[in-house]
Amino acid sequence: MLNDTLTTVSILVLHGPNLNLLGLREPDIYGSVTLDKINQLLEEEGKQLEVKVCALQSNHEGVLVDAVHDALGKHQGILINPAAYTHTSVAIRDALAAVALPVVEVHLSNVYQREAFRHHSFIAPIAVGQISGFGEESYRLGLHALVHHLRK
Ligand code: CA2
Repeated sequence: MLNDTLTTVSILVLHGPNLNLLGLREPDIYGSVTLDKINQLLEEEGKQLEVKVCALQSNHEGVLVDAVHDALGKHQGILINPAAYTHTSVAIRDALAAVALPVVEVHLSNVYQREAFRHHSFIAPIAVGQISGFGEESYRLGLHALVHHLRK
């Protein structure tokens, strides 16, 4: 129905560099689930939560910045695993701060149990919150947290 289209909350899911390799390489660290499977899981979870889920993966910082800009007027919140850009990207942080949409940051691994350079996030200070260490479940928990935040 047209009315549904106008009122349905839409969530942009962004996956950063190398996450296209999920399930194909380093399963000991990142698990055996593929990115396609995670996106499918999020779409199904979105149906339960009555939100639309649109996912994009890129290995390029500028593509992710453009996707954040394009989210304005189309999506009401952003679920992001910035991957390595978590620890390096002022550009993605500035884009997220500029559009001022609620952001939840997720990580498959527990970044705080890993190398010290992964302990700092440029995104966390401008995010509603961060979920780290639950494998693909981090994304599901993150989607719930974001939708809860938008509805509260
Ligand atoms: O734990 C996470 O989700 C990370 O965001 C993953 C990033 C890492 O740089 C962050 O510190 C934590 C790395 C993603 C690389 O993904 C791969 C997947 C399969 C094989 C190789 C890399």
